[in-house]
Amino acid sequence: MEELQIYIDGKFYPKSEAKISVYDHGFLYGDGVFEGIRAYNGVVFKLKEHIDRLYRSAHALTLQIPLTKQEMTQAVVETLRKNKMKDSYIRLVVSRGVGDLGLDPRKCPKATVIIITDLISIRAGNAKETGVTTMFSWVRRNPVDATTQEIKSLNYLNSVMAKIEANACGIDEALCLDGNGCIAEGVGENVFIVRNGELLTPPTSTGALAGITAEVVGQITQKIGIKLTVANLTPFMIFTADEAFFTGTAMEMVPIREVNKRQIGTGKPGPITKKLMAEFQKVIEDPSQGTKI
Ligand code: PXG
Repeated sequence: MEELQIYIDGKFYPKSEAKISVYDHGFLYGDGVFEGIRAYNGVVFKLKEHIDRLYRSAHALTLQIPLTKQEMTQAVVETLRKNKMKDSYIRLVVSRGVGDLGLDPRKCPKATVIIITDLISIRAGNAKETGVTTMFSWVRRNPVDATTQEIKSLNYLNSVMAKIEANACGIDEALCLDGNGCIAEGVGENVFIVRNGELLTPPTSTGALAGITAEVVGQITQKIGIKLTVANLTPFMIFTADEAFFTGTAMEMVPIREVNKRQIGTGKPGPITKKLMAEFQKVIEDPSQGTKI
């Protein structure tokens, strides 16, 4: 099998030779931004939305991306074509680039752009059918006036620490609370609950990422006439929810069956979650929802 080709700053390198400098501030300081994107059957799902978010994240960090949005879109498509991939998990990374050993970003003249078009390893095998177990980790989501998760930066220690806690406890996924003790999101997913036939999800103003999958779920609820409210959600509200689920590019939609050992609803994927998952499947199979490779 031919080796996967990786895009770095306009050139392609085989995976085993795709390397960046140890002086890159993405590596030294987590100074950079990224996107995780999926391609389904020759269409990059919501590529425009992901690229727009990448540039917004970069703007918040005053990180100058050395490509226009159009050039970036082209580079993603080209990398997929080069690897003859129709289905892929795409990792787009823009780091501050090579500098010196001080953290001052002014020492990095040019950002590094990396595009990896690989396959996704599903975290929990049959999670879509059985649902996942979750727990609130002691690691709070970063406040909005710190390394907020609203910026999709390379600084993911907050999520990594929460995940370590769940791993140590033998739980599939961690849930993260905001500074006020309300639910923010998962480590790389947004959260929804179902109560009395209606959906509720936390606001991003407490430091969660504005998820593109969550946005799609919002559009589906409008289409099929399910009420969706953005509200602060307490731990009690998810413990006593009828249903709950995660959304994210990597996970897509996954039911939550347990939170800190409390069973959610019947402990099985509920009717509204199942309906939304079926509708979500239709959306990802719709070629008009993305950019053709
Ligand atoms: N919140 C955070 C903090 C994220 O990083 C989401 C929500 C969901 O957003 P989208 O746009 O994908 O619906 C993310 C997405 C993983 C993984 O391994 C997931 C993400 C990033 C890195 C790894 O599942 N992010």
